[in-house]
Order: sequence, then C-alpha cells, then structure tokens
Amino acid sequence: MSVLTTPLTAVAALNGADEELWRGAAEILDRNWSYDHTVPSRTLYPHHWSWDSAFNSIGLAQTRPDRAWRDLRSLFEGQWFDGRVPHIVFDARVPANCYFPGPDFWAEVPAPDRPGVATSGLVQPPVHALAAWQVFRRTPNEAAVEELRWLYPRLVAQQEYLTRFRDVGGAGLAAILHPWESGLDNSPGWDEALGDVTVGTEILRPNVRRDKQVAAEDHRPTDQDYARYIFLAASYRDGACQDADLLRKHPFLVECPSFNALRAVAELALARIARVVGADSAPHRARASAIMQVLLDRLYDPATGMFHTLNVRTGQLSPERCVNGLIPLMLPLPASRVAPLVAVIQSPRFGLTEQMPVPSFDRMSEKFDVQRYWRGPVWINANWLLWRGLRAHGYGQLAATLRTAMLNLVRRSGFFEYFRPDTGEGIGAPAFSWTAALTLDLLSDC
Ligand code: 2M8
Repeated sequence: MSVLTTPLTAVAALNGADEELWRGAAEILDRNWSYDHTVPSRTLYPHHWSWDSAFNSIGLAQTRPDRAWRDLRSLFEGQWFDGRVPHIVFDARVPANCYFPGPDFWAEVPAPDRPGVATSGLVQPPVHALAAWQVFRRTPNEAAVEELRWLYPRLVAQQEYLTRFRDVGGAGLAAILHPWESGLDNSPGWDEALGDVTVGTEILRPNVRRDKQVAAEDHRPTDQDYARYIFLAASYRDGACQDADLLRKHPFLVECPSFNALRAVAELALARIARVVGADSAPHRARASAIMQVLLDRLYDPATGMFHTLNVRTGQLSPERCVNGLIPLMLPLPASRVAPLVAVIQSPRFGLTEQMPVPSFDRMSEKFDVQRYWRGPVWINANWLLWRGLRAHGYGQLAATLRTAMLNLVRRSGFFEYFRPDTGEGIGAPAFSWTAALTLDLLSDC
C-alpha cells in the first residue's frame, strides 16, 4: 500500500496544514523503509539502528502497524545470546563503503555469542519496551498480542544484560562504555571522561569518515572526537566485546542519566506488557523503583536542579547541563525533584517557547554550539521524551507548548535530523525517520 492510500482515520480531526504534515511524515517513513526495517536516513545512516527502530515503530504504528512490528522484530533478530541488543544491525545488501565503522570493522570480533547477522557490539538506550507498548496500544488486536508474546522474553533479556554486565559502578546503574551507546554522541557531558582517552587523529585513515562526505563537516563531531570513538570501539571489539573487568581495561565508563531513566521506563512498560502476555508484572515495577532511587541518590545534583553524568572511573559528576539530565522527568519522581527540573526546562539555559523546543545543551555555557550535533541543536526525540514526562507529571499546559514548538519547527523547517536552536534551520540529514515518526505520534495526539 503506498503512503497516499494509507488510511487517515487516526487523523480525521486534522486541519488541512496538519494533514499535509501528516502525509509528508508518512511518505518519509515509506521512502526510508528497507525490506524489513526503517533506515534513519538514506544518505547518512543506511543500516538499522537500535533506538531509532523504537522511535520509528511508534510512528509506523500510525500508518503501518505491520511494519512497526516488523521493524522491532528484525532488530531483535540481531540480539546477541547474552541479551544485548546491538546498536546497529547491518544490512548485508548495503555496499561496505556506505557507513563507517561498518560490518567489516565489527566482523573482527572473535565472539561466539553472536547471532548469524552482522551487528555492532555496542548497545543504545533501551526504548524498545516503551515502543512495543505504544504500538500495541494503537492497535491492540490478537496479532499484536502475538507480537508482544514474541518480544517480551527478548525485552527482558535486554534489560538483564544491562543489569548483569553493565553495572560497573556496582550501585545499580548501567554504565555505557562508548558515547555512541548514549545516542547523544558528542554531548559535552562526556568531555571530561573522554579526556582520559588519549589518541591522535592519525588513527583515522584518510577519507574514512563517510559522514563528512554526506553531511556538513561543522554539523558533525570533530576528527578528535571521532578518533576517540574509533579507538574506544576498536578496543572493546578487540576484547571480544566482553564486559568482564571493564574498569581495569576500558578507559571510558560513565553512568548516563537518560540511558538509566529509559532503562527504568522500560521496566514500567514491561510491567504493562507482562499483564497482556500473562507474566508477573511486580518484579518489573520493583526494578523500575530501584533504578529510579539510585538515579536520585547518585546522579541528581540539588545545586543545579537536574541530573548529571557520572564518571565511573573518578566517581565525579560532570558539571555540564545536558538534555540527558532532564529526561529522568519521564519517571514518577517525587514532586521535590520534578519542580526544579521543570524550572530548568523553562529557564534561560534551556528556554522552551512555542517557537523553540528544548536544545540538547545549556544555552548559557561557553561550549554551546548551535550547529554541532548533540552540543546545542534541538532534537525531536529528546523533546518527545520530555513531552511525555511533562504530561505524566500533570504539566499539561507546558507539554502543550512543547508539542506546539516541535510541530512548528518541523512545519517551518522540514523533517531534519536536528535543528539550529537560534534560527530553527534544519541541519544534519534531511528526511530523517524519527523526526517524521514522532511527528505522526504528536499529530495523532490532537
Ligand atoms: C547518530 O549516531 C551514529 C552512531 O551510532 C553516528 O553518528 O554515526 C546519533 O544521533 C544516534 O543517536 C542515532 O541513533 C544514529 C542514527 O540515527 O546517529
């Protein structure tokens, strides 16, 4: 079925301009569909990314529920036997030079623990249980129950991997061992911890950075950061992607507030899914509460009113105020912690207005960069998570402002990967899948 014949029943209430926006978003998801999954972008990211798959399935639930389930399923077909869900499942049909580091880079892993599909060995934030629940809620029929039955044990294994193998700090939070695992790749929240990764840019072979050939160089991470990314990925790969003894072996280990908040959100979604598939939901709720408590005890700073990244190697909190420090708002936090977070969102540092959603980094910091990826630009997925958090805590008016701001931005600038937080200009990749997918979700919430 082509996008133009996609039923618009969910959007019967939309006005003409919004119907056009809906069609534009649905068309991008259609164009970015590739056999059994959605690519984030045809030019920049031609494979299957983990947390993108979750966001994209939430949009596909509006237009093509069959594809929403297929997208999640094909991602989990790449799940490793230890439970990790790889941050990229590579598509064998895509030529090797279309993304770096691609399947050749990861193929050197001498690990017996992998499925027969080429994947990276890293992970990304576990948004998939929330996504599965959202897709199910949209069309809760018998086929959807079957999909949940298939996914449930795999989602549980994903959580167990993070609990068993990534609690490097020993307090109950999962550590990430690469900035790519956060999804917020070059966020200033990692700068201090990355300072311990001393490697020169000569590690990058000439022209190896495919991203700079298809996107503007000053919108992407610097070569110095990229050299560190490649060094960290190669070092983990050369250790067969094993997690034993990470503290001794691996130079970058941090506890990210949004990664762990999303891990707790996943447990809350699993509690709901458990009820549908006839499993016990109580352990999921208990795990969500436990993670939330450690987040509060370990990563919250009353002086800034928000959460910060912890460097596991030094035990220090990063001083930077990044959007990942606001995302725990999605959890049922006590009111004494919610009010300061909401105040930060409205403060000049993040400055939410109807014309501009929340940037990825503190506007008042010297490091604030209006163009460079996760160091300032506005991202729709981060704002969509905040929108859900504001609604959950009863901030209906502010949530409505944020929804309007996101839709205004996309209407004005298009379905870009990210947006300048000063002018709203769309930058990074055009026709970006999760921007389109989450626009559909926002529009359906009218
Ligand atoms: C970006 O990350 C990839 C590496 O995973 C890259 O820069 O090459 C990030 O924005 C990440 O959050 C996202 O999942 C990925 C694909 O959209 O792109």
